[in-house]
Amino acid sequence: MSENFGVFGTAVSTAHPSLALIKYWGKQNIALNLPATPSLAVTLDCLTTETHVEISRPVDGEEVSDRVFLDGILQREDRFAPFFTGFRKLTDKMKPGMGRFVVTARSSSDFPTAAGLASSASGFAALSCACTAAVGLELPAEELSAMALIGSASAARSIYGGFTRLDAGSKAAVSVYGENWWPEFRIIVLELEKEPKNLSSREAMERTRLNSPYYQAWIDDSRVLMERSVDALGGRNLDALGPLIRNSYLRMFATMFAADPPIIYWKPGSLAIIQFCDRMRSDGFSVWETMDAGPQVKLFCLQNDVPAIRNRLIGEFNNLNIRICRPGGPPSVRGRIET
Ligand code: 2P0
Repeated sequence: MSENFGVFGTAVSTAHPSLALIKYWGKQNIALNLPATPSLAVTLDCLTTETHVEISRPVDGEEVSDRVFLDGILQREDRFAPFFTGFRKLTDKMKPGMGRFVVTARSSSDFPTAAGLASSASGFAALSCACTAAVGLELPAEELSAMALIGSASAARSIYGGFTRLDAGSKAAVSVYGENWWPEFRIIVLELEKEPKNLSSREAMERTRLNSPYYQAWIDDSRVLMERSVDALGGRNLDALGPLIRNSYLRMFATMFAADPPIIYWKPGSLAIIQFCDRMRSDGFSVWETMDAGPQVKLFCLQNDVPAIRNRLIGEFNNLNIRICRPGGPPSVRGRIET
């Protein structure tokens, strides 16, 4: 790798993960990374990924490749190649004189990566914002969302603050309500383990699609859950929304459990939290859990119930990292063109 690159531009972006209330699981089109199910999500203010991007011009004839470092570790090129191909296509169209360039990105998060806390959502959202800013492009949110989706479908949702939806087969997410829509809405993120998962969501989704006998039922049902959830969210009605949230994650896992070989992201601690929530509801609290592709559990509740839920969690569980989140804002970005 040459040291003679001229720096064209740099940018830094921060973005938050997008936590699904109604889950995306399965792809309608693998090449374009289009989701098979609709998803409804909230952006989390309490978890952040920061990504620095440098765009350089290689010297003539030099063979170069884009590089992404996560917490200082160089990532596999093939995971990022479709994203960078999409970014180059866009740059060629919007900045025809730009010529050849290479991207170096350095990213880190204040929460564990690849452990079921949606680090790919915040990661590709921040990467999309930083890459476009570093070449001097200002894109509407929907185009940024389409770019982020090439990297990771959930990242399409992280381009917006507040509540977002990504429809089945859609190339971009849209905003449903901004981050101030439901001021009392809280998300309690419970981190049970830090280790990365041993099966990526991408592989797990594909296995589910190919050999879970419940896959089609999952797809059909998620459309129904989605429309009901949008209505409940519109009415800021957690008692109506909660059971739909629960149906979505449990039906997603039921479909995974039925794959061959089965996919099981749960740990004993995950089930203990699920049962804890059930007891809390019996005691009159509106608290609803969800899980993603990892052992962590996240709870949805209202602000007034947070102290009681937190105290009970601390009383019943050891070694639980508890974060209280609100609906977060869209990514921030700052860019500078050098030449
Ligand atoms: C979601 N998850 O809706 C669902 C629920 C995990 C469970 O989106 O293949 O990293 O990069 O598009 O977005 C995790 O999958 O998958 C995910 P790709 P992604 O949040």
